[in-house]
Amino acid sequence: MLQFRQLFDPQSSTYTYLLGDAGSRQALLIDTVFEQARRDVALVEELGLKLLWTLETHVHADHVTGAWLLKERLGSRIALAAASGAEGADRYLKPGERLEFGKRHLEGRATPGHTNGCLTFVLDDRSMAFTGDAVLIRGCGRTDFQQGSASTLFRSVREQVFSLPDDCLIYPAHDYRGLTASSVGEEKLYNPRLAESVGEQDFIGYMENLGLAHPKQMAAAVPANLKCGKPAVERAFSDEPAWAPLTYTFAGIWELQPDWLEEHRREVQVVDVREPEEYIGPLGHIEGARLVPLGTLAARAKELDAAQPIVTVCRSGARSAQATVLLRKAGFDKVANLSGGMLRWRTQRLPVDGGTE
Ligand SMILES: N[C@@H](CCC(=O)N[C@@H](CS)C(=O)NCC(=O)O)C(=O)O
Ligand SMILES: [Fe+2]
Repeated sequence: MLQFRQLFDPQSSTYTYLLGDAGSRQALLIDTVFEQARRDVALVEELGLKLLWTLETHVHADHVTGAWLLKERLGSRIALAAASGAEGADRYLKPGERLEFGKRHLEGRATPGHTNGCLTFVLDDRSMAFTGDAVLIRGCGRTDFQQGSASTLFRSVREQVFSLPDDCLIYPAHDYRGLTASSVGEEKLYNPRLAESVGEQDFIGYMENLGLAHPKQMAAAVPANLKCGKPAVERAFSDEPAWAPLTYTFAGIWELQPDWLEEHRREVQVVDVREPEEYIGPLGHIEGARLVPLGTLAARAKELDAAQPIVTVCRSGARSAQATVLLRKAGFDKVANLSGGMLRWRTQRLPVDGGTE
């Protein structure tokens, strides 16, 4: 079975794809985004996957890849086309090469035209093709910079993508309207630039008159991507909170483990967001925890000390997760949720005030 997720970066309208082999747990990511690497780490870990590869469909001009960051954090290896001209990858793919993950594999087909090193990754059973910027949904990548060539792109798409089965799904690297997927059959009929009814000269004429401004991040993105996203100062996740060993969840919450809190209780403000009767109820409460029920938190946030980190607590860790969101909105930046709440705290036999055995 295949585990599959389509992820989106709203800043650059980039899609990142996670593919995992359910049996072996081996996985890969296609076209990661630097600013989303933390999200991707959280998802890979929550799904219990082992990230083997990050793949690039090409050297992007509009965002920096997360490949280097993910390699630092998860030990994944970086692969892209030999023709990309990028340095720092672990594997340089030649046209037609396979990349295995567990029992599954992708075939990298050369689809130059948007750039020289563009690859389309085709899933083993030809049910999905990750076309990068060669084929977009009812569109295609521009051909006016980075070795772009409309006639090369025309041939690539016709020979390497439109030769796939009509029901093969197309997953592009971008969509600027929020469309998520298409199929080979559909694009052969309805792509306004590349449909089978369109001739090569029509296509070239269309591409010469796109009139698009260069991507806003191009000057920084291309050199960084030619180094697979390695920053000038080599520090992974330099904005990581330093006050405690926090984990970031795919839900977007910073979490803290109970044993750390027990050891460092006096260095933080513990805010218990349950109702008063729960605070004095059978689960008890953490010594020194300040009771601020969730419904009153936004109004009472000013009672808290902005200089000292805050750990929020509730019964299971759900309401206190929302409390971290409210506190961040109120301007507190050192905030974390106690993972598992009082239930896990008690399971781990950590001390409480009040409560019953
Ligand atoms: N406004 C976007 C420009 C996006 C852009 O030019 N995208 C490239 C892909 S790298 C493209 O080929 N776009 C084709 C199109 O929009 O038709 C930005 O600043 O990032
Ligand atoms: Fe691109």
